Amino acid sequence: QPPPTCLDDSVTLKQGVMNRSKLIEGGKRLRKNWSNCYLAVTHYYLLFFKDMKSAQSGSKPEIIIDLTGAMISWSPEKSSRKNCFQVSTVAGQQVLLQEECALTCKEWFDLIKNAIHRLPMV
Ligand code: I3S
Repeated sequence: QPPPTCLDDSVTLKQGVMNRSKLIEGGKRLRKNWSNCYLAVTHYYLLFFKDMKSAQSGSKPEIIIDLTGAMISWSPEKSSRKNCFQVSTVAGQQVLLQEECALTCKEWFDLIKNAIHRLPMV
């Protein structure tokens, strides 16, 4: 399944605003830097857009996370912020996601976890 080039509502399981910090990219550990982003979850990918407007106007995602073989875990030790979880990919990307509302955050977590678990193991 090739990564989507833009937001496609017909394959999107959930979309909305989340706080994100990239931890590792291209094998390099990054300085932690939280930013607000617009996240869309599909069966295969997480797509990160700058904001809702850019997502809905057909812009390319800023970051694409391949869920095949990915790992997800709550990671309270990785931040002083509450409700943080981490997604790590086979390719070695690592992102932290966070949302103030515990219930909303758990909805995202469960949805992404279930998407990962439906995909083949690698
Ligand atoms: O894990 P850390 O180092 O406590 O993360 C905090 C810092 O990265 C900080 O930036 P600088 O120290 O590079 O200026 C960020 O602004 C904070 O948001 C990071 O901590 P939290 O606990 O918010 O994830």
